[in-house]
Amino acid sequence: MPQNIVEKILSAHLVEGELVAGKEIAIRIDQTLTQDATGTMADLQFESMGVPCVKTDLSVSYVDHNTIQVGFENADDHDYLESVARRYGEVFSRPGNGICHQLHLERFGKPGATLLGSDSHTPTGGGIGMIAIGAGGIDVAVAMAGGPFYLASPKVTRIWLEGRLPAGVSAKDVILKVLSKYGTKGNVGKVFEYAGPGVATLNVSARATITNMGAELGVTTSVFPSDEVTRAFLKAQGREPDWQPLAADEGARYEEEFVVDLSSLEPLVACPHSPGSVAPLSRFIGQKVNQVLIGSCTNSSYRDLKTVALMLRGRKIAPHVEVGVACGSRQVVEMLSREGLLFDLISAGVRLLENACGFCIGNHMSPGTEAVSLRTSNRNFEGRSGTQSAKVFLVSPETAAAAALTGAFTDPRTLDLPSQVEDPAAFELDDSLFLYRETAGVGDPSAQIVRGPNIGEVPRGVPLPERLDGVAAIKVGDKITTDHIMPAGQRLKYRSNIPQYAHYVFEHVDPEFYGKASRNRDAGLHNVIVAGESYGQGSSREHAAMCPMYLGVKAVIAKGIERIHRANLINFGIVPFVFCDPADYDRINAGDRLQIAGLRKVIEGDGTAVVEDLANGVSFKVCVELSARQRTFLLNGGLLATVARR
Ligand code: MIC
Ligand code: SF4
Repeated sequence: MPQNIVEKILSAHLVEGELVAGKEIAIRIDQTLTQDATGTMADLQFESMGVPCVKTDLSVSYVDHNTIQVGFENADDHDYLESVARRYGEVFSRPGNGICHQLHLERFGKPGATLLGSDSHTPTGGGIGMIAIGAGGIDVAVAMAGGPFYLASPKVTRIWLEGRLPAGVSAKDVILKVLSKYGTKGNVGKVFEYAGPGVATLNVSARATITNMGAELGVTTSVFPSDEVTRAFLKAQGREPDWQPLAADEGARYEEEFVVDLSSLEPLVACPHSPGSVAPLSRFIGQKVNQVLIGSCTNSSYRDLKTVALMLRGRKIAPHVEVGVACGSRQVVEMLSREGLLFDLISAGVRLLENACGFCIGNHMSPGTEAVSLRTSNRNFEGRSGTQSAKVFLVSPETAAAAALTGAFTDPRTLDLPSQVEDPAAFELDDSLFLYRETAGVGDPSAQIVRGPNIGEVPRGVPLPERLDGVAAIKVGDKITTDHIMPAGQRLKYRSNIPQYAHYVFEHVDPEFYGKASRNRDAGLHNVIVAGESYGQGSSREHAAMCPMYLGVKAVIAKGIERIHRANLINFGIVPFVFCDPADYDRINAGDRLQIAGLRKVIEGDGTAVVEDLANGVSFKVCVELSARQRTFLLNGGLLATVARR
């Protein structure tokens, strides 16, 4: 049978199940990555599994999110992560090295391998032909301990690329085009596989921009073939032996196909407040821009930032616009600096930002009230920038640089554009900020784990109650993101301290949530979250399940729940119900008393339950589809509680 790329990699890693779309399979994980904002909990969970050292081919612990270090918390986290890496055989990427996805692509990713990361943009690795998947920290901890990763065998969509991008149009516009077709919901369980003659015209950083932002579609991952372009990139990274060719067989089958003619693309923007609200840039030309930020794991490669520097060379940024640039890695900073390109940026008036996540997660550079901010990052959810009223647009580096020069939405094709930036034959190689490479996979049993006061504990779930007797503690609408559920930015430093972080659950949606939920919990009532379509979009942060669990949330009832968040809910013992009839959503009000008799029996059985709404005397059906493994987790109170029992 001819196979597509996804089938090739999955079948080579299959340890359980069959590749039948929708059915649960388990795959072997070759590499893992964690980052500091999710990594402390992942490492705490890994520690609790009692395994002497990591059992993957490679596990890298990156520090890139929490680098602001206001107060002791971030530094405590870094010290803890470093000591765990040393003890258990992870490679540790020190702060200052760069953003996990850019670094992993540069230094470790391998075509044909599997990568599991505790960050939703892990699919960046698909740019060099990996099956790279984002997951909750505990799933990554299990993989580090040698366990397989469970997922629904995906449906594969082929994105057929034709032609060649015109000057001034780049990879960001390609993925925005795909987002304009598929949107940010309804793509659960799919993988997007890129193919066609246009692939060869895109370099690795362009491919990685596209697979990175596949996360915004809600797909499981995205993947490109591995070809001569991939080989040249790995060679320039001093890693040619890691290369292997990878392409779909002639006649391979796909569930659906979308054709993108690269030659006919124009610059696009994602409008506030969703990466799926895509519109042509032409609609906004001339409108004033207050801020331009270039960087994030989507667009911070050597190619992207050199293009920006060349566009700004010899010019000045517009007087009223604030412009910041954050490189994706130290390699990119070094390359730009050796080529004098940092001079071009600085001389134009750009603020050089740390090569870390920084602005992308609302850690700093929040715009002013109602400001218009153009960013090359991947998410523009309301309030994520740190300013609730700001209007954030997602754009390509070229469109961002054009706005930096004019202070307004400007079509980069109307400016003098540099010629296409090619990757160098050899990148600057300096791995000195990667520690413990020599003990990778072995560790150092004598290393002491450093636990400062910010290092808390992972909350343990309790077995599922016989019946649900609860309150609809909150009712939210469609497309509620994990940034709504568990804000980052200023609150990010509490990632390792669940009792404290739990204070901010739904902080900007309902500031009373914490008070109400904890009062219900203390009165012996369960909390229930009622939601619309696509609940839990965005990040992989398991805190969006862990903190609600801590507040006594036992169930979510939604019209639809996104993949990573659904898995996180189950891992933390919260039942992810969906309405059998979505119209029933309208019959519940926040504050209603809700009951499900025989909740455990429902989970042991077919997953269909009747919810009694005591406030208005109505009842309605909800359901949850579960594998045997997921049923066990829910009944025991989550994955960790299950491991503890064993
Ligand atoms: C994000 O971009 O939202 C993050 C911050 O990288 C998250 C991870 C986290 O919340 O720590 C993600 O994408 O998974
Ligand atoms: Fe970091 Fe932003 Fe990428 Fe998340 S999306 S990993 S916060 S750069």
